Amino acid sequence: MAFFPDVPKIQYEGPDSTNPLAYRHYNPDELVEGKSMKDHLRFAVCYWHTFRGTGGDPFGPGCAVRPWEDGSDSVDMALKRVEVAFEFMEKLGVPYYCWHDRDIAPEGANLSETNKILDTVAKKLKEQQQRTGIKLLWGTANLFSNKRFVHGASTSCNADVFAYSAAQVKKALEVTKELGGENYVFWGGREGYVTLLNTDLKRELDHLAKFMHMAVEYKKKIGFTGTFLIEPKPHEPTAHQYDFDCANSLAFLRGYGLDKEFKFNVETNHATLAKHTMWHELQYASVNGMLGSIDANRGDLLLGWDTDQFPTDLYLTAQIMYVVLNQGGIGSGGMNFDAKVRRESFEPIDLYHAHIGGMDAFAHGLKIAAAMRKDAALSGFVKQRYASWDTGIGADIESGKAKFEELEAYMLAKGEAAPNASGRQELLENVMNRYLK
Ligand code: XLS
Ligand code: NI
Ligand code: NI
Repeated sequence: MAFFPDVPKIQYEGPDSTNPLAYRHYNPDELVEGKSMKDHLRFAVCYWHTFRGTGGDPFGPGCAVRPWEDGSDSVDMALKRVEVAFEFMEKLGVPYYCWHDRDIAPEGANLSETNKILDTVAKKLKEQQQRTGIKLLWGTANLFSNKRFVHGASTSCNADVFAYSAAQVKKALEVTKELGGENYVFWGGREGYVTLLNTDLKRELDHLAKFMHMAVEYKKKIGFTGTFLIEPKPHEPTAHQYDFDCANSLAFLRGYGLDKEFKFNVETNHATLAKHTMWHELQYASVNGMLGSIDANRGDLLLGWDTDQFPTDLYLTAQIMYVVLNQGGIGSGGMNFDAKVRRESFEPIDLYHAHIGGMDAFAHGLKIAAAMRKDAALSGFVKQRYASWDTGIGADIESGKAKFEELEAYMLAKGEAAPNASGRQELLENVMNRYLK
């Protein structure tokens, strides 16, 4: 059955096309730096926004028109939705998708029923994966929607909730493995707190670390070879999310001896909520060998919450792909559109426009980043800016040869530091703009 009868398979038509249902830049087999666009970008559709989003906001219920939905959260509906999802993704030509356990399958009356339902839906997902060749980029567990998680999951004050969360992640990991998932994501959900009046912060952090150690142990036990990813976010739903940003999360992982077992899934809107640019977050993760995957979206500069909009800004996508190319690729990760259409964009076709736009913005950004790298347009300047470290006193400091005494002697003899050069920010902004075409 066709759920999107008016939508053909989306094809690449080139930059001059005005067809809204065609790619102007995403040409999957086109080579950039010797690798196909498909392999550079590894696009994924997210199940939660795209197939479970209704467009609701705090002021009104969803008004999305989804003709295939029957208004229920039944198992039958979950199974039908799998067909919708795979038709959508096939027409789009994306290689991957991502889910939370509760996006794909509803809860039953108790945990064992819930697990059975998940297995039933997973079986159908597997069939569709085999039919289409679409793969699972990552799975995750929803440990934040049900009211049992009101005080958090592994950081709950209620030990039973920790146990429930462990059981749920165990199962989600097994299903992710069964479906060939290439990564497994931990986004904090309600792991954080709202007030210290009622919170034992040290105990909660210890519990969070204990939970992660258990997950790592179980991963090894079942032979799941995918990458574990932590997705930092500074606020929302709690005022103080424990995985605030990449730097904070890395400190947590190192402090508890977990840093070798995880990488980061960095989301644009989470970076901006932390008052960072996405470029900063990516660069920080990348130089520490921790950039594992990307939740490709954007926020609204005028709004202070996670609006999860589709990325369309070439300045942003070029910067993202610049970091990714500079580190030699995104590895087992990908570009997951953790993004939703606006409430006002309530027709099914809007889902296509949104993904086509996001994919094109990234493909375009990839080409821009590759062109900048080819000319060493920025990196050449940066290299030259730090030239004083390549020889002489700079090299002696970096190698550890020069200590405070030698540096004092050097400066006493010299009397004054060498003059500084301009940072040339405006020039470099102009250079970058030259490539944005
Ligand atoms: C929420 C997060 C979430 C994760 C998956 O803000 O972005 O959607 O990506 O749990
Ligand atoms: Ni988010
Ligand atoms: Ni996300």
